[in-house]
Amino acid sequence: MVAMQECIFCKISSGELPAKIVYTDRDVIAFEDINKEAPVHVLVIPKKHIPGANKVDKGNIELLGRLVYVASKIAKDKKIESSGYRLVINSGKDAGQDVLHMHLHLLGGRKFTWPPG
Ligand code: DGP
Repeated sequence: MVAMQECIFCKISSGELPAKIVYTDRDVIAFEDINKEAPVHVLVIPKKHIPGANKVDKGNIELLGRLVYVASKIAKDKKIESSGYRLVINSGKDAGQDVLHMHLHLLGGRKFTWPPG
């Protein structure tokens, strides 16, 4: 498991690593993804280090709901609320999760296919 001291998203959250921050509050931070897959590609993360979806417990439920709430507010700010957007959480290697700190991808500004590749 990646130690918190080595987690790049913990470092972004603490300000140790730079990122284009689009939103922050006490518990949640959102920043532009470094490898944009769409005109809008923002990562919304809990500041608390939760490695991924399978490490969510009852104590995290409200926090994770807030990720979706914050993503919907950013979608509004980015003016993709009515055109539509996709929220993605990759979990584990088959899904291609690279960063072991829970994150919600907010993707929009283009049309997506379904099913995803
Ligand atoms: P995932 O595959 O779901 O673990 O997505 C991780 C995303 O994180 C990927 O789209 C690229 C992004 N990413 C990785 N390292 C950095 C970084 O240092 N800064 C920023 N802004 N994004 C990063």
